Amino acid sequence: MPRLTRPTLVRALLCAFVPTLAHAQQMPGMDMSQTPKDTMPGMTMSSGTLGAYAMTQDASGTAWQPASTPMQGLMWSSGGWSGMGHGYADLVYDHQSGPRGDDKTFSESMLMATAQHSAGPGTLTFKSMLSLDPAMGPYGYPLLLQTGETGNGTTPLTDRQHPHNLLMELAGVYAVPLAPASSAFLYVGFPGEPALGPATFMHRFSAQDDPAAPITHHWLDSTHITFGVVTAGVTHGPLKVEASLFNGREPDQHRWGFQPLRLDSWSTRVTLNPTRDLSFQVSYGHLHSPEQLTPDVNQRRLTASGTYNRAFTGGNWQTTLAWGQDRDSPGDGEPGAVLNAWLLESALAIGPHTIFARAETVQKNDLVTGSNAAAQVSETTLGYVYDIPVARHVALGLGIQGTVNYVPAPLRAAYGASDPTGVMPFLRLKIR
Ligand SMILES: [Cu+2]
Repeated sequence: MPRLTRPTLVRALLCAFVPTLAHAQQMPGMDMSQTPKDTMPGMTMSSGTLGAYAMTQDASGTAWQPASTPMQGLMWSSGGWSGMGHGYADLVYDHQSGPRGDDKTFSESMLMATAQHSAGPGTLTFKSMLSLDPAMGPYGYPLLLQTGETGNGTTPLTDRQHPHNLLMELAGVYAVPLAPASSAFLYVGFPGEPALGPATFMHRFSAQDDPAAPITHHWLDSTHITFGVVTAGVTHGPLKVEASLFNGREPDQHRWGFQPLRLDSWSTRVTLNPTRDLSFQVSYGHLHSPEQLTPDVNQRRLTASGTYNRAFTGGNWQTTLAWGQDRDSPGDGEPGAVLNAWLLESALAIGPHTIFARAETVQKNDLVTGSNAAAQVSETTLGYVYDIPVARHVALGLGIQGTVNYVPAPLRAAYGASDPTGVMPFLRLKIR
């Protein structure tokens, strides 16, 4: 074993993560079969989408997660291209209690594919993400205390989660190395995800097993499907700094196709992954006219989040804490509402078992029509899923989650005297 001097170590790391360097500069005595712990057997070694770091660090859009997050999905490579595919489809029975509650059986799904190739001095990556969520109907599924977007273009969705779009992401990223541990990148998506907020909930290990969206979605990560995104940024070791121009308008009720391209909003995000187990981000965005039903209202969003991941033999544990603040600018000169949201979520996977939990508290002023007073509403969720292998890369999950919602006195008339609850038993097919 050669003594690992610093330059040798840097080169060894580069060999592990940058395919071209691995071929060109294979080091004497370096055992290339010793793939890093977070790569899968049989995969080709590949780099991160935005630079030379472990590809497990990539989450949705240009967001990062801790590098120790387990790789999920199938790796492939062919003719100089490499990539991965990942996806799931849920069948969920949803019961939400009380006068505002409802029942529904629905399916939600996501299919994601990436393809990466070296191009000139850098790396070109194509990313696509599709969902059949629009098939659940324009009004989405019942979810107490959820707000945001519309199902018919005239009334806001309240106590329901909007379906996601068929086209969630069609994006290209070009990244060039500036120095061994530095890179510059350009991300273009139509649709895509701007540099705002933590990784989107369905891509966070700490959130992805829960079939319900967080009620803080429109404070943290609701910009993940926007029709027009250009993000430029740099990475330097554990640090990433980026800025986006994007379409501030949330998708409308026509979820099957493309929506008009605009670049009327901006955001910026700083991300730090100080160790393999940690990822922090702070981001700020100016959203032009995000809601189609209140087009005069602009919004400023500030978010901060931290994720801790701990991989161990046979399992993984991830926890995310996030804060988001939405500041409305009504455009009539009046001061707008300043509304805060907190989220804490955790998932522990041991073998076929996954236990997940979520707690959220958020100030909402649009749960009751005719009142603009902000109400502090909260929810806690506990869930479990058992995964059975049904094919080489497919698992069938049997799961259930339960939620208790907390509403303050002024909302009791609408939501009933006792704390309304939700329960969702579900079946899930997942590519892994
Ligand atoms: Cu969403």
